[in-house]
Amino acid sequence: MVVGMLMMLLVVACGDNNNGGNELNNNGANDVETNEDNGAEEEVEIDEEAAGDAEFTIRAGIGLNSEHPQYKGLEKFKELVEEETDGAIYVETYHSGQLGDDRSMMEALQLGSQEVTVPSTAPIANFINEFSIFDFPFLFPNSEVADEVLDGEVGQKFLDMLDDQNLKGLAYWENGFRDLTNSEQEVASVEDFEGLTIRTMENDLHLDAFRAMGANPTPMAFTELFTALQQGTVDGQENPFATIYLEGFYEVQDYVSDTHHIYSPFVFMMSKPFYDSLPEDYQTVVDEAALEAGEYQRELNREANDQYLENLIEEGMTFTEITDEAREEMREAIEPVLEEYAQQIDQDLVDEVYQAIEDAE
Ligand code: KDG
Repeated sequence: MVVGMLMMLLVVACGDNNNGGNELNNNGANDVETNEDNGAEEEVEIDEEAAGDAEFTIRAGIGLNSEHPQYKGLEKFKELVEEETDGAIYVETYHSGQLGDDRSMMEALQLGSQEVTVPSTAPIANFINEFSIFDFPFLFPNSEVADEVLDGEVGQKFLDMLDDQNLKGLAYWENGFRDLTNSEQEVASVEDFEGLTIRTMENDLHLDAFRAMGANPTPMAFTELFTALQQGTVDGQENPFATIYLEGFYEVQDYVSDTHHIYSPFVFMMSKPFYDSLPEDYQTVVDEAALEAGEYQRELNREANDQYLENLIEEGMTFTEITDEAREEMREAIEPVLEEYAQQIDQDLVDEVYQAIEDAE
């Protein structure tokens, strides 16, 4: 189905479209390259008919499906931007990895062949090492503290780092606290991780943290995950309840534990060449819309993550509640990994994040 959809969507880049009248359609980038190796085969052609008289078109893609609050957030962004610019900016939204995975979409943004994506912070660390700090297990005690830190000075400092990568970070949205599922056994304590093959996001810290707990982690793009679970290539995975439910992982996984081991932020980002090509008033529109849609997305996401554990149990999954003591043992097992990463990344920056969290508590 995905291949079919891609074939329908992807065609050779055409010479003329409506992105600011730029002849080569690439928002500033002349020599269009495709993200062939990474999920999408050719640049996605803008739907000229739907775009109508729009001066600019934003192709916005995510990995999760159209039921997920992440996509509802993207639809809100579209609504706000089109309304505020009277249709001068047209937004095309894509879900379920139709435009590729997190990494390939970020690369497409760098090249200017896609305008928006909203990846988790974990894959961003492959472009900017410092972003791993947000994926330190058990870093944020709750989402309110996360909001305060991410929406404050510290969060902005990280968004600014994206500039050097030809990316423009506009806002933090929320993926949420990650929980473990697997098809082998109940996981109640750190000992139960022993030998479990767990898919993680493509991020070294995630891999080392799971190894420290005794698991056997395998990095993989989200677009390949359902099939890997179904075929038993991996025993388990970790994602917030909303994703586990809305992506139907309960069909191929039997056990769920509320490990809440990592708070995963999303970063709403834009291709910098495209952002820079927008007139200032339109830049303000997209800045504000990314934030407003983010507030809406966070609200929906929190409702979803609160609700969907119940649905997973109804669907027949065995739920194991993690005690504070068991969570503390997990944290202790991972502690040496965190110390190593803090030194390797930038101890002062890590301390600044710790301090901001303490101040927000
Ligand atoms: O759209 C975001 C997804 O592509 C991805 O970041 C979801 O948490 C995720 C995962 O496990 O890959």
